[in-house]
Amino acid sequence: MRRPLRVSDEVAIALRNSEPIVALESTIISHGMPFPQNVECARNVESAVEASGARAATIAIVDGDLVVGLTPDEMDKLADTSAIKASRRDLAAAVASKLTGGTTVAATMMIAHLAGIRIFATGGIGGVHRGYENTLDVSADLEELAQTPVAVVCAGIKSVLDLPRTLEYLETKGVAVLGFRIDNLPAFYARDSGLPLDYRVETAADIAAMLIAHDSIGLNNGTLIANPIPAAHALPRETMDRLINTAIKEMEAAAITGKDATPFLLQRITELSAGDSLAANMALVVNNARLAAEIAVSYATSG
Ligand code: PSU
Ligand code: MN
Repeated sequence: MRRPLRVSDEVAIALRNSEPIVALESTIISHGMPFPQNVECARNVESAVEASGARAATIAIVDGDLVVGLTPDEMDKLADTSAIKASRRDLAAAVASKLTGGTTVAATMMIAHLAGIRIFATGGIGGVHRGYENTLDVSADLEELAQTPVAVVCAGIKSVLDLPRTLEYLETKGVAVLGFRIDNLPAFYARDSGLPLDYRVETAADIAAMLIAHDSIGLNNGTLIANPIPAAHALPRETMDRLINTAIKEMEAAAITGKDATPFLLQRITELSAGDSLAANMALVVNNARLAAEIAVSYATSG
């Protein structure tokens, strides 16, 4: 049976030669940012990876194919409003119906692993939602980190989520969270959530060494690398928390749930912050892409 996986020539060559590669997600394009900043950001992120010596592999579903390494035209196609948001549970339906969609962190991890890519950069991951005790809303991203050996570089977890419960969930699932030059979990727009992490790492080489140790033990789960937003782009925690609370109240009033929750909140936060959150988001994704590329370079040369 043919696997509906389509790897670009550039990525295929890099895979064959065991060269450094960084996977990138695409729900950030289809549902995380408005047009045209979404496409601009996706291009900047790829450039940042390539400038740091790794091959960029943006992953999405295009006409029912699981694509690893999007062309510029395919990237534009994802910015179209008809693109779906595809997490693990949506993949079979998307392939069967030949849909086009952005892949979440969960689906991107899965497809990266199918293709043989070990390192992945994004902005923020999904997690345990606030009010979890009533809704049971836990992102499939956490479950994927529990079962797929891909390292995810992110800027922490946005305070739209329940950060302490998200950390507890990761601990239960055996996912190590490494703080890059930071003692506490970063909070996406802000550098510090105040929640302590167990592991602080100082260099990309130290992170690569941990991934190689992970492989040598035969662990099958993911690793989360938390890279704080650059100080120049960080936004005040209190202001952002206020905005986020407003957005969550609006979401509850409009009875928005399930897969629509995260895109709604991201869009409202961009509007409520008059674009400040979008600029911060773009800066932190590029910063994560750079670190992921450095890790990939180190991993490829020491593996
Ligand atoms: N966080 C962001 N921007 C995003 C997302 C999360 O700051 O675009 C996207 C990611 O693709 C993530 C998904 O995997 O939202 C999580 O959605 P859900 O909570 O429905 O699992
Ligand atoms: Mn959810």
